[in-house]
Amino acid sequence: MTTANTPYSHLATLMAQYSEQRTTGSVVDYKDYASLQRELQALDLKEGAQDWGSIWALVDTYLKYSVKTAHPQYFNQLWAGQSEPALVGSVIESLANTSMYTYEVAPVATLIENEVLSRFRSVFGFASGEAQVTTGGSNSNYLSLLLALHKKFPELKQQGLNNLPNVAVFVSAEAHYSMDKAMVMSGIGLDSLVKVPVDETGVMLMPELEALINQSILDGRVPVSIIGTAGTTVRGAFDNFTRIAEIAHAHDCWFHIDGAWGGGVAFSAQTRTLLAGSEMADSLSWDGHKMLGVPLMCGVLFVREQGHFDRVCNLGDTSYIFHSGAERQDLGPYSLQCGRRVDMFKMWLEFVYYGEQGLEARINHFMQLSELAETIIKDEPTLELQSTRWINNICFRSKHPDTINANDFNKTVRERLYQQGQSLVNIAYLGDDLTIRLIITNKDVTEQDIRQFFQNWLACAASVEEELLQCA
Ligand code: ABU
Repeated sequence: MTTANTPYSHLATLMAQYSEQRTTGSVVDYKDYASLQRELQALDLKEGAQDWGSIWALVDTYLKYSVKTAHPQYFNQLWAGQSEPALVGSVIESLANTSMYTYEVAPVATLIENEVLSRFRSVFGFASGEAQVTTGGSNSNYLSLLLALHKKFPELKQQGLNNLPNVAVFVSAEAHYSMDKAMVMSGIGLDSLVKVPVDETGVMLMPELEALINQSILDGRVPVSIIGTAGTTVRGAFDNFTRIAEIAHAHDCWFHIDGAWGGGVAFSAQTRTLLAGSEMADSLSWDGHKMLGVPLMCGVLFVREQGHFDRVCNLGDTSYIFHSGAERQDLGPYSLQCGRRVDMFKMWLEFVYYGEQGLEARINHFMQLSELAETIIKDEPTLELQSTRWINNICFRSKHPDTINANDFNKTVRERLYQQGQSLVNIAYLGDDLTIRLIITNKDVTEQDIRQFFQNWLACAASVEEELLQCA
């Protein structure tokens, strides 16, 4: 087989074509579940025939019906876009197919991971601490809870939960749902999770936090961890980290920050102040695949003091695998995983290509576009901003005639835009009110794209309103 007709040459062509197409046309060629199932069945795949025709037909269908997450009208998630250097890193990492546990099998990847994490520890104010790559924010939040529990109760490692007192963990009522999962996975249970009310901008209320801690102590619970959020999932709110640090210190509690989304503000001088006090946290989650836009996954957990990963993750008879004995040469003993992808390679290529200045400009670009979106909403009488804008989350909705249910109305507009392939933007709830959560985090999105989004939204809202009023 010559190079010209190997699957790899076809793959290279296809990648180039898809990279062009994914930013143009419709955001999605929408089909409902049953119709898409029929399309896949119609492919008539020859299983076991070792036939490249079947493979490419399947790949084409996969791409044809995938949502174009790099499209400039894709605002649905806390990640979007495509960055070429990082994409190259992601592909090459798969091509070399190594695993991040030993220096022996991953020599260059180990050096790169150590270098990238060391640079980022400084960016996030954890220069003398440690950092570990995770599978993403949920996993980082879970790992941080384990570190907190094991610090507080060293006997946990040997005895498990048997002799543990009742504990309490405190999070914002608007924290990410991974906190609930972490409680279940760690075995301390949902009853130990205390959700602290927030103010009208989404910030955890400090007097309520203190009152709930005191009540927990009266109820016989030991406070273990307070979790602040840097950039809540819906509003993008930032908690008061300086105050949380003081409260955590007073109660001998671990202080964790979920910065999976908003931690990205650390890369810009304009936005970094939102993280004031975060350097006093015991740990901080951050995802490079969110605001920095490298391909999924690229999660990191930073810890202020060294030794915590080793205490929780370095276990069992590993003599068959870890032979180096040198600190941070075999990276497996610091991780919850065994086999692990080289997620920092793509991050490194992105960092090398754009530099700190390029990344800073990217964050500033998101904030500028978000300001524009906010202005458009405020200037348009039929739209309303539903929460103070902190960063590049914008929560808004269309106003509505009294005879129409606001939640149903806005949901219908959003779904119609999706099914017509015009845009994809998410919904969430602020209390009982549905909100449209617009996330601007694709580095290639322009002012014109933002204006286009609102033009499409308003046109669709007008036609949905007309239909609903006719039915009413
Ligand atoms: N941690 C994943 C959040 C996903 C999203 O809200 O877009």
